[in-house]
Amino acid sequence: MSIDRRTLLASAGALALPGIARAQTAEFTLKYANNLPLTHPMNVRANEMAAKINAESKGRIDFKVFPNGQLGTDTDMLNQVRSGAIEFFTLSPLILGNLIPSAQISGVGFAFKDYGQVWAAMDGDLGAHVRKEINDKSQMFAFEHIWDNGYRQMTSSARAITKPDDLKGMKMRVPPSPFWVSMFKAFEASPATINFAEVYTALQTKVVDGQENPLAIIATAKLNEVQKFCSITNHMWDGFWFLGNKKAWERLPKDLQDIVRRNVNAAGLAQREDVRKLNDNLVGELKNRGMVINTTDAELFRAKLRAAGFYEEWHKKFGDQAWALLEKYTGKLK
Ligand code: X2X
Repeated sequence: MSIDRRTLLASAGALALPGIARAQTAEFTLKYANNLPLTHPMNVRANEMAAKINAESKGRIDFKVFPNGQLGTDTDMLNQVRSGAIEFFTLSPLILGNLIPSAQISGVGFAFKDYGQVWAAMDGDLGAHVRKEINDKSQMFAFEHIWDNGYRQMTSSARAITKPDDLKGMKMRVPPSPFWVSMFKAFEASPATINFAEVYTALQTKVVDGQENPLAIIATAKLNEVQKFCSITNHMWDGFWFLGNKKAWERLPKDLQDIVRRNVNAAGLAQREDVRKLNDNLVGELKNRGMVINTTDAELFRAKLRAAGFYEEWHKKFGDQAWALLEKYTGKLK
């Protein structure tokens, strides 16, 4: 997978130089941060989007992108967008779960069988339910179209994960979220919550044996350098809500709000296609980088979660109404 010149230029464009001239005239400097590498479609599309917003606002907005955890860990940046220190942040619904537990419902293990179900749910009633929860219970709001992370796969340095028993006692890094901890406890692994910014080092120094992420993250964050085995489990679909600080948003005049909203949602839809293509085409590349990749039988892992009462536990926590909203798109899960 080559990082072409256009990607780097697009990444450099909106980040630095032209800003100087624009900063002198911009009425609004809007800071957007994320935790992903510069080469991930998240940042390629975000930089294109920033350039469009700045141009369409005729210099009234200076939209700045801070990728790759430049502004801190996920939990740091969540606090920054809540306080208004930054205006925008993209975050997995499950890490948001520390603040808004109901937001984690889209991460239910093996819920969405394919992207048809994912987008129907997240652009439909389930997404609307979670966006209302975010809006009603925090200083933030979420734009209409969630951005994609992808279906998550498991990697390890110790051994290939071919069946649930291979996870027994394995020290697995999970993002800082009660839901992820619960799922990997149900797999009888030993989950450790670590912010993404610290994952590469934690794997390299064997603080943990394994982790789980979509292939696009494994490749762009070069986790193949510190993990030998990759198991295609598709155990969870994950995305990124594009969060905004409400007070900062209310300060923006309506015409500028429209420019930002239209471009954020359009970039999100384009990013979904990029991420899907990347995730679908990286197995060969990761093998070339020396990873040993195996497929798995999802039913074995789903049965393990059932036997552990995982679905029962979270149905109770999310409540009947929300659970029914999920099953409206996925069919019965228990
Ligand atoms: O932390 C992770 O593993 C990542 C990058 O996938 C998320 O942001 C949830």
